[in-house]
Amino acid sequence: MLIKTPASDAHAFIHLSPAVQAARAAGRPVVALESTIVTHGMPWPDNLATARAVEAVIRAEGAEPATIALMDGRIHVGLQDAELERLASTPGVHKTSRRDLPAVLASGQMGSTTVAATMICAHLAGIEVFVTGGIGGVHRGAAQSFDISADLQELARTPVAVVCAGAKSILDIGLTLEYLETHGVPVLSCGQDAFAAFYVRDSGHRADHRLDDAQAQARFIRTQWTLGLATGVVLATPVPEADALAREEVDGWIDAALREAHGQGIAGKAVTPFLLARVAQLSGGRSLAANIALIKHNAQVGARLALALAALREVLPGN
Ligand code: PSU
Ligand code: MN
Repeated sequence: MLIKTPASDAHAFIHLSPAVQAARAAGRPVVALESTIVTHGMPWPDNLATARAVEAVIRAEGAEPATIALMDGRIHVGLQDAELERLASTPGVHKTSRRDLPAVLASGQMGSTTVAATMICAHLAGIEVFVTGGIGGVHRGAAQSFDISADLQELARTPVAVVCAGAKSILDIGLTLEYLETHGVPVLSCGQDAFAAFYVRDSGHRADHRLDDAQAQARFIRTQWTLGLATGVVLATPVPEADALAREEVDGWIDAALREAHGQGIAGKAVTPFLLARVAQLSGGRSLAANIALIKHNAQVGARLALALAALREVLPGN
């Protein structure tokens, strides 16, 4: 195994689903999925339908999905369908990022994992690829609010490949990319030169490298980790054209949602869920349709990457 895992006692918290155990035994690669998008990113019942559809895309590609969530004091890696439904339908599930993990696990409450927490749990479970919708980042106005998602710090320290549709333009994407550069996190793009902006295909910024093919992506990522550069890697791919929204239109909804959030004194971990829900309302559901389309597409890209990475255990000079 090339991945170095943290202190072995942490593994006692990991609970693998029967399907994930079977995939492991059969040598089938596993793709991690986050659960905050289920509990805080989409409304019921679209959240459950989307979570199931995303899992089906990964299975159809020949990999095994593992939605990660916290239940009964354990880190569940892979949810059975009844568990997924419970997570999606229960109000008040804790949005769990790095610093919330001990509180939720020690109390035995139900928690959904953010990008940061999912990376931690995936790495503990030896999973190399994780699919999400969009990563957190530096919020607009961060110079005043200091609001920088813990996702970025996690990308700086945890070696998991994160497949996403870029970062939402509720964020300051330029500053988000600067932060990732400072921390040595490679930002790859699949399918275009531009860095994607979630509902919008082009953020107006470029990714570091464009790698369209899963083998090339795997070779890059395996080289990064073989070198001992134990950071995450961002692999961004744009929302499919048919469901993409126009930047100017999205920016209008976001500006309105941001003003409301400010006016209502919404802060901390509540900001991102508030903005997502408000943009969905203001767009008459079009942002939700884009969100569903993009995460399904990310799942396909992520499953192909996981298969390519599994086939490439090491990269050494000259081979
Ligand atoms: N992007 C989405 N939907 C989401 C999130 C991001 O399209 O639900 C979630 C992810 O779990 C991400 C989190 O890790 O929001 C970031 O929250 P914050 O900005 O509070 O760090
Ligand atoms: Mn924040």
